[in-house]
Amino acid sequence: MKIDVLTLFPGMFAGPLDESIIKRARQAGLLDLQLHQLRDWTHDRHKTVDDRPFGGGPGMLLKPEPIFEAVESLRRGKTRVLLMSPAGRRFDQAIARELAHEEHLVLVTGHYEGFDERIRTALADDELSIGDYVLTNGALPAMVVIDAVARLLPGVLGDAASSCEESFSNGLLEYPQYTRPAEFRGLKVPEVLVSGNHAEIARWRAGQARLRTEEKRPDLI
Ligand code: JCQ
Repeated sequence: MKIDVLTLFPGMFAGPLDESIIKRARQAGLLDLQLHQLRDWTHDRHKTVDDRPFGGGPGMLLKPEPIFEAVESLRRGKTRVLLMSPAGRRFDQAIARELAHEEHLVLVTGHYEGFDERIRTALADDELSIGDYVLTNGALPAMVVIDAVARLLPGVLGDAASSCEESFSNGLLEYPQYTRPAEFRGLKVPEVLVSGNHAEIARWRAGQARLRTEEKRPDLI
């Protein structure tokens, strides 16, 4: 998959996407991630990307011209253009799975009070929010989307990790898990897990996953 990110802060992306699983995915050529400075598509001496809203009011808006030019130059055959903003559709695991099937994503990260509305209506395919809070800019949300999508690409995770045991793959939270020692500071591992009875263990785990989800995340049921 190719992901192009349009941002005013490409430096923010160094670090999180250069470590661990995402680093390996990039080295293996499974993920081609490119960062682009939005100011590179301006034409004036001051590299202006924002302007005041028509009709007045506080704050500045991202101007349409640099973002349209950037996206038009990055666009290829099948490209999905996504805006990151608190006004977007809430990003979740189902959207991550859907995006993992795309060939090419362009992530446009917002800033200031927002985007000129024409960026939404005439350029973007979708607008995504990672949650109901306001950040200084869309770099962190873009990194969250990239991480969640990249780990779903074929070959990115090892077999063990990808074998659908994790939270959300079955719509429930994970059952409690323990490793050695069997007793730690008087805290014992549940007897059933050391019993060796695998049918019993599977039943216990299914029950625990259900209980835990009802308790902590009833919205998932
Ligand atoms: C994304 N949850 C929060 C901040 C404006 C119009 O674009 C803007 C984008 C941002 C950055 O994104 C977020 C966000 N999901 O704050 C202001």
